[in-house]
Amino acid sequence: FLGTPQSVRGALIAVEGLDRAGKSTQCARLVENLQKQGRNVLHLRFPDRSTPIGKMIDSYLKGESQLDDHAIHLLFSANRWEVASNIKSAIAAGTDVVIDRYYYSGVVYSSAKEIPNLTVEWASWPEVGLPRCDICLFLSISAKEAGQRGGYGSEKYELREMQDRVGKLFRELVDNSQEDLVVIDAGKKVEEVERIILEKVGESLKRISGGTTLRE
Ligand code: T5A
Ligand code: NA
Repeated sequence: FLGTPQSVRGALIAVEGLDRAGKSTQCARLVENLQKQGRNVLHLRFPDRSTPIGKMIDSYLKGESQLDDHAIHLLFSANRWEVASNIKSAIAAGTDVVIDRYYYSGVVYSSAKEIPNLTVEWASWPEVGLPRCDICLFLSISAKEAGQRGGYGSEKYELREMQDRVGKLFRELVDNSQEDLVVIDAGKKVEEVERIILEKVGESLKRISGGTTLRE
């Protein structure tokens, strides 16, 4: 440990919430805001529809193919494991990683389907060992309000009853999680949500420069 001091690692930041909560809008703004502060940022999103596994997920979500509920769940998880080592090396190199949906969506959407034995516990296992977030910004909005934003599209889970169950499971996760999950009112104006996110992320970055380690 003599010689040059170890530089500070990057932060792992996830943005979560229901369909249409404004995740992609806010991720883009957060990435830009962190870059303006002179930080290196890697912007990821799940599902990553560009990989072979991602293409299977895309086809399933569009209703072009059928898959067993457990099988699609494992594909969503595998789609995260495909880039797990990239996430770790970016963070070790001091790059922040901003992720549009992560393992929280993975657990919540599959278990909201209410398939026998596809419980939250079952759904959580394949996610164990993925790099844990330093902070997860949960964009909170009712399924009704989210549905009014241009209306839902035609993808698999974009149905009111499904979204209501997803919302309920997300709230349970927030209440029971040991992780740093910050609930943000996503019904506010885009700029207001952006400001709150930047403030919360700033607090997390301070903790990291104080020496908080990345967990798995
Ligand atoms: N899924 C995902 C699983 O089942 N398991 C998994 O492991 C994962 C990772 C696709 C589906 O896959 C499921 C969840 C999903 O059902 P996706 O590709 O992330 O996931 O979904 P998308 O359809 O791309 O994204 P969303 O529909 O969820 O939209 P966003 O990103 O939340 O919202 P955004 O930013 O695109 O905004 C939506 C609209 O609202 C407006 C925007 O301009 C836009 O028109 N808007 C606002 N309007 C008013 N006020 C604000 N504050 C606004 N912010 C945005
Ligand atoms: Na999105």
